[in-house]
Parts: sequence; structure tokens; C-alpha cells
Amino acid sequence: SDKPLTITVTGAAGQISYSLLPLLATGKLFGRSQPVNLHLLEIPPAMSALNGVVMELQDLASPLLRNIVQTSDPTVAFRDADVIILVGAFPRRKGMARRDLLSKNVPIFTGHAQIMADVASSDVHILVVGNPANTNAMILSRAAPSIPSRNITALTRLDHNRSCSLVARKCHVTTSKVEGVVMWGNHSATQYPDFTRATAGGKPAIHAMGGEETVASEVIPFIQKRGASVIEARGASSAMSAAQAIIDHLQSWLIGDDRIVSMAVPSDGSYGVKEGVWFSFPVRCLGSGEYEIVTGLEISAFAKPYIDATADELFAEREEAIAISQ
Ligand code: NAX
Repeated sequence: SDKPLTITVTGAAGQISYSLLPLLATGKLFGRSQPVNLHLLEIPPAMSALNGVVMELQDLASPLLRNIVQTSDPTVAFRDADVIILVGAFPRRKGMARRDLLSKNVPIFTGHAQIMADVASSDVHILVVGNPANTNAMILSRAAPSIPSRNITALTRLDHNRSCSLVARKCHVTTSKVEGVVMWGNHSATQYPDFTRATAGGKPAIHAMGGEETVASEVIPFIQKRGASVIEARGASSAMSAAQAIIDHLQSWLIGDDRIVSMAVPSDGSYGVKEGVWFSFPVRCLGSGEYEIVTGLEISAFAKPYIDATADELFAEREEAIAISQ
């Protein structure tokens, strides 16, 4: 339509946003006929850097980019937002325990939630990227009960994409030929990238991946540690690939997708994961933000301990986060 959609991005002067904003400004999410407004939120010390980002956005000269708002006031940033991408979070410093990270981020996401519920569009769709992403989404939902919990998801698409790309490389096919990869659970080291049903060009991929034993000893840890490997090599965490995963996630979720993808959504009890956490499941996206968790996949004796471990971690995070918020 001609009416611009308003997209809010928090942490807009950070490194993921530097890769994400040009994609949003040039129609890589909603296509080349959908104008967008960008509302950019940062904390006061980053406002000068944000101003530089805004200059560069203007200099893209994108015909789709209408209003740009740069602010450190969440009420201004979230006003009338149709889509909110929460990238901003307190960063994990060396030696920081999970509890310390949670105690910094719980207040940020609680505060943002209450403001969003008041000023965002009534049909707002929210993607949480900032870590701990799954638990931040849970906290956000608890603090904004007027926003349907299905409208709040967290990003595990980067882990999913990493897994699809690995299958494609091992099987010598393009990623368009890869299906059946599922990324279960938390966006953390306990994530379970599941290759059991992965196919490349319609054929099972597990043999090319080295068989079940090699998958357990090498392939799963390779994906679980991929983020750390990027940090080690680049001296900075994944940004380009995270930005693309955000676009992929939002495109599947808001526009629709023929393929099954992985998304952290509120658990409905499927696969024995109790309600109360945002768990990455295989989902079928029906368009316009509608999705359903794919049920009925067989969970093998191999997969079960992985799924239980990542669920246990999410419930432990949930307890800690709720204790902090009280
Ligand atoms: P950066 O540190 O480069 O950028 C984060 C930005 O957020 C900073 O500019 C900071 O000033 C801003 N910020 C902090 N608190 C804020 C607040 N209360 N309101 C608004 N802005 C605030 O980090 P970057 O590499 O861009 O990563 C951002 C987040 O994504 C991190 O939490 C990171 O751990 C997480 N990631 C999550 C991924 C996922 O798959 N879910 C993958 C990529 C990434 O690691």
C-alpha cells in the first residue's frame, strides 16, 4: 500500500542495526512498493553515533524511506509502531554470569513493554533479538498482557540459517534445496539444531553429515559454538548474518513461507515443553503474523535429552528473571 509502515528498531546505533537498517530502508523486508518510517531508539550516550547512522540512511536516497525519527525516548520510538525489532540490550561482558545479564535486561524489557502496550499500533508485531532473547520475550509479554503473546517472537533464525547452510555445504547443494532442519529451544549454547529430518534435494542429509555419532560429537557443537567462532575470528559478534536472519524471520512471519522454519514462540505444551517460556519450535507461517507450531514430529531417544536440556535452561532463566522483576 501507499501508507508507510512504521518500524521501530532499538539499539539502532549498534552493529547489527548498521547491517539491518539499509535492508529495511530499501524494501528488502516488505518489497519495493511498501514505504516505511523508521523509528530509531538509542540510549543517550549513543545519540551522536545514531545521528551519523541517520545521515547515512538519508544518503541511501531510498524512495521507500519516509520519516526517520531518532530518539532516546521510548514513548516517541514506539508510537504507532507496526513492527518493533528489539535489538538493543545490555551487552554480556567478559565473566558476566547469566544472572547478572538478566538483572540488567529485565528492567529494560519490562520498561519497554509497558510503553509499547500504551503507544504502539494495536496490531503490533514484536521481534526480540537482544540477549537473552527468549527470556526477554517472556518478560516483555508478562509486562504487556494487553499485547497478544503470539505477537511476540524471539530470533533463532540465525541458528536455523547456520544449520541450513552447513547442510548445503556438506551435501553440495544450494540452500534452496535444504529442508527439514529444525532449531529447538533457547538461543544459547544449549540450542538443539536437529538434522534428523534434514534433506538435501529431497534426499536424507544425515549420511553426508557423517551419521548420528558425528552429528552428536561434531556437527551440533559446531552450530552451538558458531557465534563464539565468529567472535574469535572477527573480534566482534555476528552482525551481517544476524541482520539477514532478522529479515528472513520477519518475512516468514509477517508475509508467509512455504517452508517450515524455526522461531521462538510462546510454548503451548507441544513436545512436552510446558507453557511459560519462549521456545524455538518448527513453525508453519501462514502469512500476516499467523503461524502454527508443527506438531507430530517424532522425537527420537537421541533428540529427547537435547530438547529437555534446553527447556530446563529456559525454565531456570524464567525463574531467575521473574525473581529479579519482583
Ligand atoms: P551492540 O552492542 O553493537 O549494539 C547494541 C546497541 O543497543 C548499542 O548501541 C546500545 O547503546 C543499545 N542499547 C543498549 N541498551 C539500550 C536500551 N535500553 N534502549 C535502546 N538501545 C539500547 O550489539 P549488537 O552486536 O548489535 O547485538 C545486539 C544484541 O543482539 C545483543 O544482545 C546480542 O547478544 C544479540 N544477538 C542476538 C542474536 C539472536 O540470534 N537472537 C544473534 C546476534 C546477536 O548476538
